[in-house]
Amino acid sequence: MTKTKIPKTHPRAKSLQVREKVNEGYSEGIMTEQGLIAHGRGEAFDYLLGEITISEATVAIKVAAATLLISKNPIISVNGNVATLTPKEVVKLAKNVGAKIEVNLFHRTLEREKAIMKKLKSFGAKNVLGIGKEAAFEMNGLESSRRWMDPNGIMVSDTVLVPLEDGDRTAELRKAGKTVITIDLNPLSRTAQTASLTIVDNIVRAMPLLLEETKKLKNIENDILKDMIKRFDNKVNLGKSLSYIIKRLEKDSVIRVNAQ
Ligand code: PTJ
Repeated sequence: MTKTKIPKTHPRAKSLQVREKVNEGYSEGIMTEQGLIAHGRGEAFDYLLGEITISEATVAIKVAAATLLISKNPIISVNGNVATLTPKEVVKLAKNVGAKIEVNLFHRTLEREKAIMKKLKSFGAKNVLGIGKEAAFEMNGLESSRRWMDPNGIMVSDTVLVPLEDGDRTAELRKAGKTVITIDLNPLSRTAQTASLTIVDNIVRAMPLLLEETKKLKNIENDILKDMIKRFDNKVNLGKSLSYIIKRLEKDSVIRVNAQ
């Protein structure tokens, strides 16, 4: 693996450091080639957002924290990109909200599942579900490998955090009566559009913020948290996130046209 030292003064240092992490995840057999492509798509949307956590995402993160805290059986679904970019935060968040962790892959191999489990355990995860034959139950309506679920995990959960994934599962999880929270830089993606709660942000920024927010809200009464959730409208928030990108581009194009 070629490791490049990124100069701190580089204007795009953060993004390049994340790419180094991606490179590492790929070399460890955690992330796939397809994951690299997915990361590139994410980067493009992040560029349009200005590589910041916009206020709509901050609101969604607060409501996501409240949702995880009031859930009876929350779970975090982990794929190759998630395990590469935020393994530490996944483990800490799970501990904070009493969530289980399940590996669920689109490009499923036992080697990758084990590599992801090893990574999560290196950050302190005690139990990682969904490995090999443990994921013995099939989800109705899904044909991809994501249909395999652990009977002790996603199958019996009430809330599933599904960060950064392709679009065939979220709608089916919702049909099965689950609350689905996603983190997706693309507000137009099927996952973003069909989730109960969408955080339009980069997972590397959103996960630490979500973790902090669960710490802040941990001792707040359930009724207050429930009220917060009731007042949140995901469709409106998603629309605002898209508007943010459009306005930003419009502003930029006006500046450029006027400068001619
Ligand atoms: O590890 P596997 O086998 O389960 O496969 C995982 C990937 C991500 C390869 C698979 O789920 C996939 O192909 O996903 P898609 O269809 O490319 O969708 C990924 C979504 O995540 C896209 O909407 C991207 O814009 C978004 N995305 C990419 N990187 C980030 C991101 N969202 C938040 N933070 C990111 N860093």
